[in-house]
Amino acid sequence: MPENKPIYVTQPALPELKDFIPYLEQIWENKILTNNGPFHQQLEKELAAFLGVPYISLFANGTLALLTALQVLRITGEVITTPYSFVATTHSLWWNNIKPVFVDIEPEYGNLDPEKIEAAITPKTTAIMPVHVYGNPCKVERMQEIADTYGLKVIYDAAHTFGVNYNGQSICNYGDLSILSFHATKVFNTMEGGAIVCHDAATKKRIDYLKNFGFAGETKVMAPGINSKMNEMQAALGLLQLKGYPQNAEKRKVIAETYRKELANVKGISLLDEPENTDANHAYFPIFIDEKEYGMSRDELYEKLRQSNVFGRRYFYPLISEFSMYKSLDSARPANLPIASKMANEVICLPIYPELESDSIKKITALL
Ligand code: T4K
Repeated sequence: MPENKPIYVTQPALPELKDFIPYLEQIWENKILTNNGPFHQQLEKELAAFLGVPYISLFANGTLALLTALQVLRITGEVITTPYSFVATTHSLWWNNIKPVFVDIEPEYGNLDPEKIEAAITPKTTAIMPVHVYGNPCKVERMQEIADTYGLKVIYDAAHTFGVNYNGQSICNYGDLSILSFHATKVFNTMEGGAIVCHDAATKKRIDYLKNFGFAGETKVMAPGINSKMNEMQAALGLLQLKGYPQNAEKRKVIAETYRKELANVKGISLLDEPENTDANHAYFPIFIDEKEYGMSRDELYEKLRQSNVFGRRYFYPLISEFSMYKSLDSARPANLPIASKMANEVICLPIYPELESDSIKKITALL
C-alpha cells in the first residue's frame, strides 16, 4: 500500500467485474430493464430467504423506501423519531407532511430511548420511527409495548441493519415495517438500492402498488403512488453481492475485533459495547472522544486524522434537529436532547470495510 493513500470511512465491496458480465448479457438479451423483471423477482426471493423475513419489496434507494413506507400505513400527524441519524430519516416525514417529534436517545447504543417516548405522545401521534443506528438493535420489545398501549405503528429505519439477527431472527421482523438501504456505503450494496420488509402478503401487495405509481393492473390506479422501483442492473448486482456477503461480513468482524483490542485501553476513547443476543454486522465503528481525558477535542482529532489521510466521519453530527428546516420545532431544543447532543459532539466513525488492509488499521490505531 502506498504510504499515504487516503483511507476513507468505507469503500464498497464489489464482486469481480468478469462475474457481472454474464448478468449484463442476460439483460441485453431479454431487454427487460425494470418493472419487476426476472432479476428483481429472483433477488426478492433470495433476500427473503437469506435474511429470514417473510416478505421483502425492493426499492431504488432507502430514502424512497422510507417515503413509501409512511404511505403504505397511511401515517399522518406527528411521528416520534430520533435526531441521531442520517437526515433521510426525518426528511421522509417532512416529504409526507408529517411533523417530526424528536425524542432523546439512550447512551448505550444511541438508539431512540423508549422510556422517553410516552411523554412526547399527543392525540396527533400516529407512529414511532426509530433507527437501529450503526446496526445495533433498538430496545424492540419495549418499543412494541409502548406502540401497542397507545395504538401506534412502528416503522424501523433499518438502513444500517442488513444481516443483523436479534434473539435468533432478523431484526427486520420487529415492528410493522423495516426499511433497508443498499447504498454503496452499506454492508450490502446494489450501488443504490433499498427495501421494505413486511409481515404479510396483503401489505406487500400494497407496497408494490405504491412503488409503481399505484398501478393495480393495466388500467387501475389505487393510490397516488411513486416510481421507486429497483432496476434490473441493481438487482443483478445484488444477486452477485449476496454470494460475497458472508465472507465480507467475516472480514468486517475481524477488523472490529482488532479495533476493540487496540483501543480498549486508550484513555478518553470509549466504544459501544457489543449488543447482547445479537449477530452484529459491524457496519460502522464509532468511537467517542472525551476531550478532557483524551487531551484533545473530537474535532481536533478528526482534523489530525484527515491530515494523515484518514477520513473518518462524524456520523451523526450535527443532529438532524439542528438543521435549519427542523431547528424551530419545540422538540428540537438541545435541552430536550442532551444525550444525543453529547454523542453527536463526541463521535468519529473509523474506517471499516472488507478490504481495509491491516497496515491501514495499524496506522489508524497508532494515530489514535
Ligand atoms: N436512513 C439511514 C439511517 C441512513 O444512514 C441512510 C443513508 C438512509 C436512511 C437513506 O438511505 P439511501 O437513500 O442512501 O439508500 C452516506 C450515504 O450516501 C447514505 O446512504 C448513508 N445513509 C449515510 C450514512 O452515508 P455521505 O454523504 O456520508 O456519503 P459519501 O459520499 O461522503 O461517502 C462516504 C465515503 O464512502 C466517501 O468518503 C468514500 C466512500 N465511497 C462513497 C461512495 C458513494 C466510495 O468509496 N464509493 C462510493 O461510491 O452519505
